[in-house]
Amino acid sequence: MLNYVSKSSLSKKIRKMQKFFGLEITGNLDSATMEVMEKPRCGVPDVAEYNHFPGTIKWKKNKITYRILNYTPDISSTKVNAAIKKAFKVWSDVTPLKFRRIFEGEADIMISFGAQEHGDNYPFDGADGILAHAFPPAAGIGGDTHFDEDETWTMGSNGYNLFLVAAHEFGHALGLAHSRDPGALMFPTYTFTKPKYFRLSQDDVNGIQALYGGPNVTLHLGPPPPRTPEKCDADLSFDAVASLRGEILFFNDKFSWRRHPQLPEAELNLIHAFWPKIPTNIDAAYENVKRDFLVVIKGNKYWAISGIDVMPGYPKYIHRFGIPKSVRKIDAAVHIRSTSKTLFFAGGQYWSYDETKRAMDEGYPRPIADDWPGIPGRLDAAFEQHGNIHFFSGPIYYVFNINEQRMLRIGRINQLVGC
Ligand code: TQI
Ligand code: ZN
Ligand code: ZN
Repeated sequence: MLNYVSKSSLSKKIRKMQKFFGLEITGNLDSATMEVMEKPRCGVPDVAEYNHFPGTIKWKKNKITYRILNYTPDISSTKVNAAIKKAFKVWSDVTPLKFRRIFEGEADIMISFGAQEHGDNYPFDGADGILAHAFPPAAGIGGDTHFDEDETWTMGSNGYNLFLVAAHEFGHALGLAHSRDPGALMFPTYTFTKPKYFRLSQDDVNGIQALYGGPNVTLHLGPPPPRTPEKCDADLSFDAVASLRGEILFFNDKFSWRRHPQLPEAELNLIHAFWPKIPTNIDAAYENVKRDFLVVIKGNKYWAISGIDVMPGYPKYIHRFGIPKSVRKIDAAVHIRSTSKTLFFAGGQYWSYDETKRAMDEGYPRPIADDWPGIPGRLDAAFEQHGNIHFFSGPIYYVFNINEQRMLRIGRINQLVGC
């Protein structure tokens, strides 16, 4: 899990990058590693994040049968049937594939629950670890999908959600391998999403359509599948930015990028993969350095996070900072280390909160334009590093030196996440 204090975090990231680029995994910045780091990647068309099993393994037909051989005692059989049906629908909605349930004989996809060794020489491992597995398309055991009975299967957020895991496994049973896109169903990390709000990502759709094509008839044109933000998108903007234990966090929708200052590229994650209890689409965030927690603000509420946990008693209302109740939303917040002040920006005004006295400073709000010349009135985000405040507005950032009270430079935010 998350460990921001880890001394070896840089070395771990270097290792990760070396693995990713197929270099020798040393954890040190050797010359080969420096070389890939210096390679320009911006402007190069993005390679797909999804993967197929090697050599286009797919069903050579569009009508696929499935059979449910047994059930878990964790949830009713009616609910299991419904979860399985819904998980197939995820894929049939975006392909010409049709899934039909049969009740006897051999189906293409035989579905069962089993624990430990369950007849295929790929034993399960007790609670957690491996949750389920599916064999790639082929005759016989191909397509078959097994769920580890030692997991607690649910229809909700406790244990493992059967629908979500089944939808992921059926991706494998149809020929998809894992994706590198953290927004994808085929990304190899379980993150709970309410099944009601579940959507395949554009990357999943591209992956499955590369194998089977699109649906024969599009019945209703709903909203397009959600796309994961790309670091080189010229229109990239951030909802909020904060420093956190030497790293910088950039929030965008349901994602956050984490960047270590010494690494060329930021790492993209789902916010809920780290912090399941905070909202997405946040408005502002800042690091309280002395008390070592992160504050995220959305609407008129804020959450304090220590490590991976939301601290007890949160969310609280932002008017506790002394911000008037008429302010329903903050544009940006920045904590200034040297003065222990947090600045809150909303509309064209800003407030200064003293984190030591835990009170709003006198004389606020003040117009942004009076004290921060050159900064746009409509801010998205801000953070402080080495005495400079980085302000964000749309795809542009502005670096303002606090002591000299002047603008140092302006840049495109893509650079900050390593485009
Ligand atoms: N089971 C693995 C999986 O389905 C089995 C596996 C590991 C695998 N590597 C593979 C299958 C490569 C095909 C290709 O991913 S699991 C998740 C997720 C698992 C994991 O139990 O680890 C889900 C099962 F994505 F959340 F990590 C379901 Cl949803
Ligand atoms: Zn099995
Ligand atoms: Zn998988």
